[in-house]
Amino acid sequence: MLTVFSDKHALHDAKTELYGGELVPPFECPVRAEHILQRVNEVGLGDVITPHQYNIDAITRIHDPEFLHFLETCWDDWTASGYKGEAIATCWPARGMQQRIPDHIEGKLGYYALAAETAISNGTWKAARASVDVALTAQSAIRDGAREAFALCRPPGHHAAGDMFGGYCFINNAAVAAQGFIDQGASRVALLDVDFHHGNGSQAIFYDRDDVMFLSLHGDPRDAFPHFLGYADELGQGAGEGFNHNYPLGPGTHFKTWNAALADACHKIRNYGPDALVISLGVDTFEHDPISFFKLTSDDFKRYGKTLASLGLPTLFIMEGGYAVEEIGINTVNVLQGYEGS
Ligand code: 6XA
Ligand code: ZN
Repeated sequence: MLTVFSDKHALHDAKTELYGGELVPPFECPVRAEHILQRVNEVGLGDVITPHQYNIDAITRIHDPEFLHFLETCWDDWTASGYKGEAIATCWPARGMQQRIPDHIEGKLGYYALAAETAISNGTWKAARASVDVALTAQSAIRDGAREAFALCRPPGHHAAGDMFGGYCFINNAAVAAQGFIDQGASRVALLDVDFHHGNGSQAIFYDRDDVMFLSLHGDPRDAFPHFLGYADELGQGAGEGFNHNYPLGPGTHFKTWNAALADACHKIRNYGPDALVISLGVDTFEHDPISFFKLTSDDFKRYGKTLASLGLPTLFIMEGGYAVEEIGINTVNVLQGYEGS
């Protein structure tokens, strides 16, 4: 299987995450990608290539240009305001308040942020741009005939909506890639999110559309981030009604229960008959993940990789979360090897 990787991911190297009332080193850190790449090479998964550079048009198919401009200029505006730390949102247009974009960077941050854990720092924008280039390059490989490809994206993307960042995500790599398939002639694309967290950004982007079906297995939002989306009764709206499927699962969920949800999702994908499958691949479902509560073992990742292959579709894997950094390479590549039947 082809892997696409950019060492520019390392440009996003924030020093702080707001976690449990403390500023801690971010769980989403550069060594994650290095460990995955190391494992890809160790097992000889296949060629590893660097991405092409795409222009902004493929990204504005999904994201608001003003939001992208904010991401690009945020760090300079933040430092110009005299702040000493990294750019973290501290105020929001909450219930009953104006949904207007303020001039000051503190207000802009609050307007565009969906959560406060994610710091923007020098290099964040360049890394996020390279990450979506990785996704688009892997997507192009499939357009050009590859049956599957692995986009080793970092930073991840599935929480990013058309005009919101947060949950360690800035640009929604999976959504931009799914849109790429549609723009190149696909009638239908299935986007299956197996990260521990609900892909609220991907859901919001495609919620009123029937050409991209979104399905997500995740920690129940009553107990897990992002807390305010991901319930089972969110089924899509307008033309998109019936094309959004959530599988919220509770604390302590083991593979048997998780896998039953996956089987149901696969059944829906088969009935939908998509031209391509995009997988938002997070391995924070792992039993030893430090911020999640599912109980999948390293072997389980191999097992469900095989299930994904049984769909028989051109498949694009997009890297999302996973914070047990010692095992992240093994768990991620186990999915890919399970898919390949090795
Ligand atoms: C914030 C947790 C962010 C989780 C990000 C993630 N307390 N998303 O892994 O998939
Ligand atoms: Zn996650």
